[in-house]
Amino acid sequence: HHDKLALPVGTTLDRFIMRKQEDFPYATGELSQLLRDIALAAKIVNREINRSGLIDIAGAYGNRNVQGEDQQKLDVIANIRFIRALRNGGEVCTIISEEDEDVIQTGNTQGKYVVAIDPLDGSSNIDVNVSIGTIFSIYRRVSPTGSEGNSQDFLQPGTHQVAAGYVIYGSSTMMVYTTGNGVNGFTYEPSLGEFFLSHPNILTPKTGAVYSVNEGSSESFSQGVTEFVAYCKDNSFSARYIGSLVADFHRNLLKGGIYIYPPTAKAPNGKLRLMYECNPLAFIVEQAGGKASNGRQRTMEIEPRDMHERCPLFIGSPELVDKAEELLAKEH
Ligand code: AHM
Ligand code: MG
Repeated sequence: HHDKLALPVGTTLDRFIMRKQEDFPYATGELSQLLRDIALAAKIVNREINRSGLIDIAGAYGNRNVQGEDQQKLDVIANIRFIRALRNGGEVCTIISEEDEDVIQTGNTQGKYVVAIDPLDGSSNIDVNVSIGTIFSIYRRVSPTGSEGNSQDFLQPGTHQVAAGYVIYGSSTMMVYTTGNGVNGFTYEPSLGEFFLSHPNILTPKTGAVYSVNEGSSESFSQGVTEFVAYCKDNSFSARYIGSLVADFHRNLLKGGIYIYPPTAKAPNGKLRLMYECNPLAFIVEQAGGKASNGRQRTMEIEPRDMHERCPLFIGSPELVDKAEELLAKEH
């Protein structure tokens, strides 16, 4: 029932989150607060990213950042910012991050939620001014409230996600998220410091003519993946690969297409992480009418065994993901 939830373009993210909450009479507002905490951290990280080109220049006249910390790499800074926001917000008991091997205890043992996050994905692109992103996934904890969370809280299939989203720091900064009621996109207005609803109820095209895969590894693609890439070429698809997952995903979500990170010789299980790269994007794409698969199985139904495990990813327009799965099923 997206109609009931429809709000006009230009609604601020804060208002949007509040109004959505009113549609769920028993909601306590904790998830809403958590989403606002993530948006706040995103604004701070956005500011750091925009300034990043100036860091060396600022460093040359001895500038230090406000906390007096030595200047660190942006992915480390983003990790600190998001963890701090989630800790201060109080709704999250435990976090896993691509930047940390172990689970992170926020100290909020009463918090009902756990968050898996890639604070700044595509960090190799930072130095060359290419779009980068934050990806997050929110689960209800399974460990008892009042205790510390643990890795079991994260070993839940993607179907259990209560919300997921990403922030793209691009030509404009956007936050796109779902709570399981469709997907909405908000564009950041830096002079006002607000995200505004710009892409209500995003639906991805049923098919598309873009394929996004790192073909530099094509020598080690499986037969099915090789055949799928050939299928794309036979049909004169456009090849588009930024090498920044959020940016490649965002483009294909809006325009139609498929993003693939297959098993390769270098990365036999693919490169991307199930908990904070594949599952959140899978939740979003499905809510937008698309599909996500590891080539054989729906991404969100994979039973995770390790918090940081990797899995192959085929994600995007439903007809293209179906086609890829069909060709992979014929492999022997
Ligand atoms: P990272 O988490 O180390 O930044 O790596 C993830 C990135 C994705 O953003 C991108 O889609 C992928 O790695 C590109 O990998 P490759 O260079 O192997 O194609
Ligand atoms: Mg990453």
